[in-house]
Amino acid sequence: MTTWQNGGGDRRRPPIPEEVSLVPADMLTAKIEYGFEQLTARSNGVLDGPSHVAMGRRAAAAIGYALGSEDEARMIEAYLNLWRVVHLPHVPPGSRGLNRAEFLHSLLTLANSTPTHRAATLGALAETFFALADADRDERVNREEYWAFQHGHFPEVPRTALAEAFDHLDTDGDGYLSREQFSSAIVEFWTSRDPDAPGNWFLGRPVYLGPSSDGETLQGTAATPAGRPARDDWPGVMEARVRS
Ligand SMILES: [Ca+2]
Repeated sequence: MTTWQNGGGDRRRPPIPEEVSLVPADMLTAKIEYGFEQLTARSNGVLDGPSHVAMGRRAAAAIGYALGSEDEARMIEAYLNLWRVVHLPHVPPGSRGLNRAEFLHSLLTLANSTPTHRAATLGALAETFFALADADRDERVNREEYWAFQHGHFPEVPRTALAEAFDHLDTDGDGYLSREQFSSAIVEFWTSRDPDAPGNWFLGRPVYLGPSSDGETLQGTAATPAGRPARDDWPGVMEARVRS
């Protein structure tokens, strides 16, 4: 039955042309939105000062820093610094925090800025995070340290996904993330449009690649989305796009 609600009688709507397909609007947007979902999984979809304090506490606890310790305080301060430097300038007047759209705007602005600016902001924070993630201070981040650190930000991301992330970020396969590997992973995940950037695997298999059908990993395939099943559970990044 045709009703005014389902519009089934409207024959004027043109069919979707073949050259238009449902693919991620762009891979960077997909990464940022997925990252935001994970960052705010326990703060009702809003990123604000208190949620950064909570992240710092969680990360400190996962690494094993004692409650109320100097290490915990340093971790919380690093998160608050991230909040102040990267996000606070984008918080609308009268608002306490960033919603999904505002967060996306904040990160895309950073991504579109100069490499010098990215290095001075997110790059500098990545350096700070490296020092915090490297709990045993041997100048490298091992698998356990990586999990503990990431668990603070992304408590819902499974350990298996973070193990897969680690394997991709450890580009020389020595079992550790160097300062450079760790820092570039952070900068690449949040700002890179390079489909082959190792940092795309920061949280595990990149969301824009869709689920793996046979358990094998697919690398650097963002430019060849044809035939890949579309993800329908992140509507914010799916939109019709005419292929150029
Ligand atoms: Ca270490």
